[in-house]
Amino acid sequence: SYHLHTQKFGRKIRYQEVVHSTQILAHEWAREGIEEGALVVAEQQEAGRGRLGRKWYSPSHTGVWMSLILRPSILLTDASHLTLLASLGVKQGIERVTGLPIQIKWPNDLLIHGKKICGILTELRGEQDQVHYVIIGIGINVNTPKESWPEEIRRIATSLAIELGGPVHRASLIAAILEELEEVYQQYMNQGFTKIKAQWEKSSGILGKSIVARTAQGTYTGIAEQLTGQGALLLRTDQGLIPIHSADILLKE
Ligand code: BT5
Repeated sequence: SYHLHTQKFGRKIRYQEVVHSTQILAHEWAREGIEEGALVVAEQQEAGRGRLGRKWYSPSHTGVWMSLILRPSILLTDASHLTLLASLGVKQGIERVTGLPIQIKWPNDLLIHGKKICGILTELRGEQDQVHYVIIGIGINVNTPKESWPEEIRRIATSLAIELGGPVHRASLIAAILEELEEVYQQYMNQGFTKIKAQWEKSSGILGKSIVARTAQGTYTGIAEQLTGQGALLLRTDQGLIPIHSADILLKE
């Protein structure tokens, strides 16, 4: 048995067997005015999505595919804070339940031994310069067997069960993640980004490393130095320090 010790997160849940994407339902629910902390969970997604229209594999009953609705009163220019705090909270929740060491890859990936265990998708609606609502989409390969992925995903992905050699109770995992998420979120709303930034920098595992950042503006190679106050990644390159606001990151070594 398990218990959920949160005030708001996951207190309202919409659970569905099969969906296109939990993001779509969460957007609908948010537009209808549902309160902060409401959660959409599905056993299977037929059109799970990543960033930039990419596909997210979400086979039936093997993962945690969920979307959390937030209503922070922050500026649109600070919205990337939410992806970073979400990755921190999800990391802490997974570590608490499994004991596995999770590495955060900026901006939205969680890795175990270099392989992707979780992806986070932040989508938002704004009004003028203010955030109206945010949907945090969280996809975690929990009990997913290797065989359920095509070859190209097998090479880059792993699941908690593969790493542990046994299954993980998904409801307990969701409860732990919601608790950790609510705590970092409250910390962020009360005290701002500075503490989250420091925690993130301490635990990310990307800082100090040689990386390649593929952005819409071009490809940059350098050493990941730190986060900026807006959550961008500061890269030390031959041409000096460059802030990366959105990119796909490749760890060198
Ligand atoms: C992400 O995008 O990593 C964000 C994934 C968010 C998924 C959640 S599930 C609940 C909610 N509902 C949704 O529809 N989405 C959210 P991105 O960084 O663009 O990474 C996508 C890439 O990861 C793909 O192009 C594949 O290469 C790889 N990939 C796809 N499925 C994967 C999986 N299950 N595990 C690991 N890697 C995967």
